[in-house]
Amino acid sequence: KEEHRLSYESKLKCAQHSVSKKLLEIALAKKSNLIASADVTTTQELLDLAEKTGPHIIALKTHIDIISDFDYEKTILPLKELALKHQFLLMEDRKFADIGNTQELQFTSGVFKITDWADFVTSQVIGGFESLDCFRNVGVVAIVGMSSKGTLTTNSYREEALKIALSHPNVIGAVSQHKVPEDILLFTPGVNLADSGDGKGQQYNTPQHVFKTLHTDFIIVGRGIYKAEDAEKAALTYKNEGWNAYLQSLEK
Ligand code: BMP
Repeated sequence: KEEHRLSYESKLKCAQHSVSKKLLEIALAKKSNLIASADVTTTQELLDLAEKTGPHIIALKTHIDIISDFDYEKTILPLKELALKHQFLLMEDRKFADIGNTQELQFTSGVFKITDWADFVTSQVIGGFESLDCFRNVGVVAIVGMSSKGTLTTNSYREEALKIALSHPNVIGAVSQHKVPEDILLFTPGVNLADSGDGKGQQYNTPQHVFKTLHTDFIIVGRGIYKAEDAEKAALTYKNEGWNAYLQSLEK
């Protein structure tokens, strides 16, 4: 028999980490489980996307190192203002993958100073349990499984990665294309309503599919939104699709 999934309300009741709580509260307030992935390369495009999608998303996912005109004052300060105005969190998809000391430097130093503005970050767990200790002031989403064709995140890798994710107090969730235990939030990228792939190894599923079969909590959508003619309309479409798919997955 298919197991029931937990609702956001029940996950909120047992949430331990302040970032998990915030994400679930925003999800319930906005009736959204959508994270927009801002894979754009200029500050203007990043801020435009944040302004347009802001009301419909729970978080904006950045790859801050692809912004060619990055400038802390001109990029991050207005981005933080938009996050406050539209009530969404900032998720830096840095995918740290080194020893703890190096990750700590990458997290706190350089031009991006991720520690100063990101609410949560992604990290590989390939460096082991202690490599995640440095992300004290943010939430960590552990990369457990990837969406791309031929990924090395096999069953046995995912199992070991999950052990670290479930036991580390800084970890709030996992990125994966497979089910995870209900006490960790599941973030699923590789979501697109129009395409099944991008010709570069990315593999897409629909919101319906990921909520029904993976019991995902949050969908991450990049090109489906920022490449759309009307990014705001596309965000609203994914928001509604995601929310309806979540409601249906509660009934099963
Ligand atoms: P798109 O929807 O345009 O394919 O973008 C997906 C986003 O999610 C990208 O920013 C990518 O880095 C990220 N991502 C992914 O696609 N698969 C993963 O397994 C993990 C990711 O972070």
